[in-house]
Amino acid sequence: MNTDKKELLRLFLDNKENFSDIGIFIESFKTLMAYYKCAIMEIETKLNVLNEQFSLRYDRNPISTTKSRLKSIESIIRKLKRKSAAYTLSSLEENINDIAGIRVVCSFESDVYTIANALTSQDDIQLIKEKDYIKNPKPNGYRSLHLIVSVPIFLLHEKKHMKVEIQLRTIAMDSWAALEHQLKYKKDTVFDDKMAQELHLCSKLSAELDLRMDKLKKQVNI
Ligand code: 0O2
Repeated sequence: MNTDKKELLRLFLDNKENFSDIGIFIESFKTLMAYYKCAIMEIETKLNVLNEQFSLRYDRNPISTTKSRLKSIESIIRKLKRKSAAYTLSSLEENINDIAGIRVVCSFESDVYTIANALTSQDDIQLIKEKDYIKNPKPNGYRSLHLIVSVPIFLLHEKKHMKVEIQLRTIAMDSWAALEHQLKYKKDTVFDDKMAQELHLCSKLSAELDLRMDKLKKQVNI
């Protein structure tokens, strides 16, 4: 049995008071994941529309790339455990904000805030939580703007509000995060204080780069 199937079985065993057999449980889980996928599509469409309108008006695209993912079952279970939350589907919806995740890489730091403001001021979007790791970077130097929003999805006979985590960052922030992830990915890697300081310095340099690039952007008035 592969890891995902094992994890699903664990979730089922903890849900057994609500689901009479694993078949019904798997169907419910799949349906929930499909709803999260629809929520990702809704947000992606909104981002594409904003990018298009921006391009028509200012002749450039503020969004460089977007990437989306559904959280893996393994990662969902790990988070439920970390939060000491119940292993049920409703607990999963309630306690895990990033089952649906979209990463938006913007050209300039000011674009990050322009896109975030344009998105969260739309009347069908509800901003649930904001973590600004650009203004307040994490101790290791990680920078990004994280938004948890609720977006409606329109199904055959009902409307459901789904949570989506949107991570907005610049190209410089994204390359730092990608490289930091690679450096720390392997469990047996030794990462000492000196290396951590160096990584932090790289983050400061990337913040300086973003600042300078934004200044140039203002000078050329784009
Ligand atoms: P994955 O693989 O993306 O699923 P919450 O409980 O929701 O309030 P949470 O999610 O624990 O808070 O923490 P946070 O800081 O809001 O966001 C976590 C996500 O941000 C991570 O996803 C990463 O994608 C990214 N992130 C946060 N800190 C760092 C960092 O130091 N380095 C890098 N490279 N990325 C970071 P997950 O949960 O790890 O997993």
